[in-house]
Amino acid sequence: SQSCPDGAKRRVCYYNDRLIAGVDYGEDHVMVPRRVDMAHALIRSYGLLGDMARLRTRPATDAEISRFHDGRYVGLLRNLTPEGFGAGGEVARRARGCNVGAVSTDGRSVDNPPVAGLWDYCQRYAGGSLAAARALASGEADVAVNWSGGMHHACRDRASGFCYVNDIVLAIDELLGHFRRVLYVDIDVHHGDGVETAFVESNRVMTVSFHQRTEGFFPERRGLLEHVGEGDGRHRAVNVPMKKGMDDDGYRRLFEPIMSKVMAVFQPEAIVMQCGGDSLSGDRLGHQNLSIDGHARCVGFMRSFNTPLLLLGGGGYTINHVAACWCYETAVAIGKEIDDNIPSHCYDDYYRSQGYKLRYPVDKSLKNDNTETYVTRTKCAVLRNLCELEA
Ligand code: V1P
Ligand code: CA
Ligand code: ZN
Repeated sequence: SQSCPDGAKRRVCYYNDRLIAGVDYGEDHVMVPRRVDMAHALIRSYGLLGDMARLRTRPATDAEISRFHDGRYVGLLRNLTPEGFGAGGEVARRARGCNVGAVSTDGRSVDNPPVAGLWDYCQRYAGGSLAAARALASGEADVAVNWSGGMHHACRDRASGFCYVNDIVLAIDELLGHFRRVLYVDIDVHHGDGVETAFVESNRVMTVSFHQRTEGFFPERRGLLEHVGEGDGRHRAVNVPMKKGMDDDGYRRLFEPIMSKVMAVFQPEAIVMQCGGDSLSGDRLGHQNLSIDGHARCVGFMRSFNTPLLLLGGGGYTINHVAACWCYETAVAIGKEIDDNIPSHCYDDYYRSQGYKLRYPVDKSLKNDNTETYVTRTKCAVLRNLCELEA
């Protein structure tokens, strides 16, 4: 890899599994696993594969997944097929009890459908995150990447927000076997509730989520400023709620001072970053207005601390935007500048609307509800909470 702006090189390892691209949440669903294959095709066409070691690994085992998830829930996911679910009866009833196939309150969308090949899918994305964690733990890599991971809503015994198995919790648990303190940073537009809950009482894991917190936005009632962790984990859960229309400038004015303070007070030995692309401008679910540069600047900022770094995917529902973003962030991880013109490759057509450029323009007409006063007050409130850890 090339030299980085901070003068240091990074050894990057990268996970990709083509079979994940074929997973189908359903025609009307917003989660499109093909976006990971689109990112991979861009990464390949930019020649970035030559700058990284490939992680070739096996799917996560039932035992590995059961380190966090409930045995009965694992049993249900393992045996669930669309046919078995469709036949109704006991299987469908149990699945709905775990929030799989349950019709949401709007009566139309099913957030967590019983997709074909569900268990294989979960094992593959979780296997990638575990292998990435192991590559950091062994010292083989400085940065490890799995864009198919980052499923931050999954709970111990139920699915939530398109997430069935929480690969992030599994990866953090793996890192805790080798590092004293692990920091989790989540820039997906949604609150990282599954990860926060799993470690809410831990003094060895700090979770930080930046997210949209507006009336009715998923997941409701989570991620408020005053949610700071419990028991031994008090002040080790950090929440940065934002209103609609957040732009690069406001995001940076929150992200950099908060993360600098987090690094100073918590002094993690490893960092896990969920890079959900639904905080980008023009997302189908999120209402923020970040450019690819603004999003990737957060990745570059965390990388600059020179602490073992695990990069994961997450949300991202305008698939050309998210694929471009994750390709760009792979280049940031390596420390290589890449051209804005997208090389000709198999998914070319998807980038026509952005003029075949990696960077697309943000929405200049979108109102930013995050006033300067709001940003300053939020930043100060978070920094005040973090000061409690200094004593
Ligand atoms: O708001 C909900 C339902 C209503 N409540 C009872 C739950 N679901 C959201 C879920 C968003 C999940 C985001 C996942 C991630 O953080 C990580 C991968 O990005 C939801 C929304 C929405 N507008 O918030 N589901 C859907 N839209 C949906 C749309 C089409 C088809 C299926 C689901
Ligand atoms: Ca978040
Ligand atoms: Zn999201």
